[in-house]
Parts: sequence; structure tokens; C-alpha cells
Amino acid sequence: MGIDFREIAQFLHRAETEKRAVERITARYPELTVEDAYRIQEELAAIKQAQGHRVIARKMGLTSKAKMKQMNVEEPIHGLLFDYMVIEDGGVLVYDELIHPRVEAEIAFVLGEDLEGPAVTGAQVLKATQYVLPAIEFVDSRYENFRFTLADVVADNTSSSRFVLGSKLTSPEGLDLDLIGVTLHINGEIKGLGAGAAVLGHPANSVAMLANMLARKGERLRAGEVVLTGGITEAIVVEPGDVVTAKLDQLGDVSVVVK
Ligand code: 0L1
Ligand code: MG
Repeated sequence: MGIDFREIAQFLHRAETEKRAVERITARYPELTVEDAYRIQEELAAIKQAQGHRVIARKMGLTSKAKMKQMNVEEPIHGLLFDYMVIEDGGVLVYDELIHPRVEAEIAFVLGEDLEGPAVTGAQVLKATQYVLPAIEFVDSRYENFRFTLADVVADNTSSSRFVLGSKLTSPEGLDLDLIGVTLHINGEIKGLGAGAAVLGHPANSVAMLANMLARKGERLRAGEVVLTGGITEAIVVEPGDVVTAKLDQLGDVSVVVK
């Protein structure tokens, strides 16, 4: 008998709603492929949508060379961000709603035009982009100790949990997004830093890759979509009481309080 993708999606959904870390699914199903994992991610999305949640953004993950090397993978991954995951700039992350959150600083894109793969380039992305803005992402793997294979993390909707978008919208025209400096502060102390180039050489390449990956299943990115392009800093553990701020050169700041 084949693997029951729906049952695995329900298992991961329960782990998220019950805030309980679980054993990675590939311990049970070592034969699970990344393709299977995207099918599980789709089932998980269907469960959330059936409960009334809406997809409001997409994300790319594992977009830095360091993270790809660490995971021994050659390709980043993509996931979906839902309405219940958004926190307003300056708002509150309720720690008890999550399992063991970690924070990343990112650049988000808002598209002004559709993008359809399979051969979208970073230059085309920049032409199609209306705005870029600073973003914070909290990843919260549903797996014990953040230990997983590529298939596990894809099935787990790429550890998506909460995200914050900055309030300043900037046209990408004339900006070198690869050279944008980023610092991630916790309680006023710099805990991570980097530049836009940490994301596949240029964050626009991340959006291009997403459009090209979606083309494999006959999907495209649409005008108005928001895409978080991937962590520029490493993911840092947060605790209740932390004030988290990401500062992005020319793009502005975005912050959130952990309670
Ligand atoms: O957003 C990301 O780059 C993370 C993807 C999943 C890996 C993790 O949970 O750290
Ligand atoms: Mg991320």
C-alpha cells in the first residue's frame, strides 16, 4: 500500500495546533521523496484552508549556500504563509502559541506583474516587482530539535509559523538588493548580520527560482503576491521577553516583541 499523504498532513497539522514537537516523518517513511513531500504540503494547506485560513504569501527557504551545504541539498524549498501567521510591524509574537521558534531577517517582494516559469530570471523579477520591504520570519519546525531531512521540512510547510512585514514599501528600481546590509537585533544586541547576496547571490534570484519551481506543477506567481525570499541571517532562537528588530539598509526596520 502507498503512503497516505493525507494522514501525514493531519499528523503534522496536529503537531502544530497542539504545539508538540514530533519525530521526523522520514523515520517512519524513509522512502519518502521530496516530490511526495510537496504533495503532503498541499494536503496540509488543504486542511488549513478547510478551517477557513487563507494563503497570503509564499516563502522560499534554505536559500543560503551555508544552509544548503548544512542540509546537503542543492535546491532551496518553498512553502505557504497563511493569514493566521502574520504579525503587524511592532506587534507581539505569543511564544506559547509555538514550539521552539527561531527568527530570521529577510527581504520580501510584492509583485506588480505575473511571473511564469520555467526560465524566469532575476532581472525579469526585478522588472515585475512593485515593492520590496523588510521582513522577519519565525521558523518553528514541528520536528524534535529542528532535526529533519529535506523531505521532512518540505512536508512541514518549510517550518512556517509567523512573519512580520515592515511598513515601508520601496521600489527596487536603482537598488542593489544584493548589497543591502542587514542586522538582526535581539534586545538591542546584534545577533546576526549579512547582505542580500546571502540569498542565492541576489534575493531576486530566489523569486525567479520560486516561479521556475512552481512552473513544474503548472502554477505561476501572480501580480500582488508577496514572497519572502529567505533568511539573510542565520535563524536565532528567541525567548519570551525578547524584542526583535531587523534593520535593512535603505529598506527600513521591522520589529516584534516576543511575549
Ligand atoms: O525559512 C527558511 O529558510 C527555513 C526553512 C526550513 C529550515 C528551518 O526550519 O530552519
Ligand atoms: Mg525563512
